[in-house]
Amino acid sequence: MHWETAHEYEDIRYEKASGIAKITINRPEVRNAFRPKTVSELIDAFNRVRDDSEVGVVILTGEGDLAFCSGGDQRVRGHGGYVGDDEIPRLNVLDLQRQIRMLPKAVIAAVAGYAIGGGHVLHLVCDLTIAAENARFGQTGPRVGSFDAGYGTGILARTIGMKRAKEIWFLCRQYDAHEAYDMGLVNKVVPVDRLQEEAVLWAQEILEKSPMAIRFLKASFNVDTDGLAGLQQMAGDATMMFYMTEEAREGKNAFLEKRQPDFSKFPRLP
Ligand code: S0N
Repeated sequence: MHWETAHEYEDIRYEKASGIAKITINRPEVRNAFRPKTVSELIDAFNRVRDDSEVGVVILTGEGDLAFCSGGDQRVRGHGGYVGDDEIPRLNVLDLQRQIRMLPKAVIAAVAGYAIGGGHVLHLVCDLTIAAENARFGQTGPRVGSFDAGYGTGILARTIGMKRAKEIWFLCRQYDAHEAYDMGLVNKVVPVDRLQEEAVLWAQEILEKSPMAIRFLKASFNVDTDGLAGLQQMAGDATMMFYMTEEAREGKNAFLEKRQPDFSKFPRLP
């Protein structure tokens, strides 16, 4: 696979190849911890993915074999959030979590090394996770004075069950790739040197499928958890499809032609 840089960033890499976008958190010196700028760049890259009709699947990964992501950069954690160059504290990773879930394309996390804290939540909100043999998963919040009680707890409980989710948050243990697989936290475990290749294979299999079907299925998996926001996403998809029909076009054309619409020929199916 020949990856081409699709946009230049400081904290991440954004590459594309054959319908797949690869977004890499590139701060290996801090185990790919994110600062506000990292998250802003991730949000920008995911926006580009959304608007790019060539891209059908995203692989989210971390630079190097030691970490996928170690969560928020503790060196810049201030009062009320993580502080960037603008001196404003923020938790903008929450916006990123929602963006990944709302993206109408599949997102695969490729995890080597640590997926810890906010980094663990990031893999969790991805649709699928491929883990390297050396992957280690866990939450640290109650040990380092933080918690993510939104998707961090809710999606975890929905993914692996309430008891295991509480264990992970209350005890702050780490779990290896096979334990994660047994819990249903990851989809497959592969040797470290096969991780990226395996993620690409999964992406290619998804790319062979109907984009519209994948889009609706992804929305449907989130719709109850996300409440009205989830319904809005799915309803928006339905509207998009409706716009593509002759029936919807008749309404628009009638308005533009200043006449009454004639919907009589469109069937009321059972
Ligand atoms: C990842 C760990 C387990 C790796 O251990 P290892 O391999 O022994 O390496 P280290 O020597 O510990 O680390 C290497 C260098 O990397 C630095 N570093 C690692 N992680 C971070 C980090 N998160 N922030 C800043 N620096 C980090 C080390 O300091 C070391 O640097 P040098 O070489 O200079 O000494 C291990 O490193 C570890 O446990 N890391 C911390 C994990 C952690 O607690 N993460 C934060 C958890 N919290 C969040 O992620 C919050 C997320 C968030 O934004 C949020 C969202 C919603 C609601 C609330 C919050 C919230 O703020 O809580």
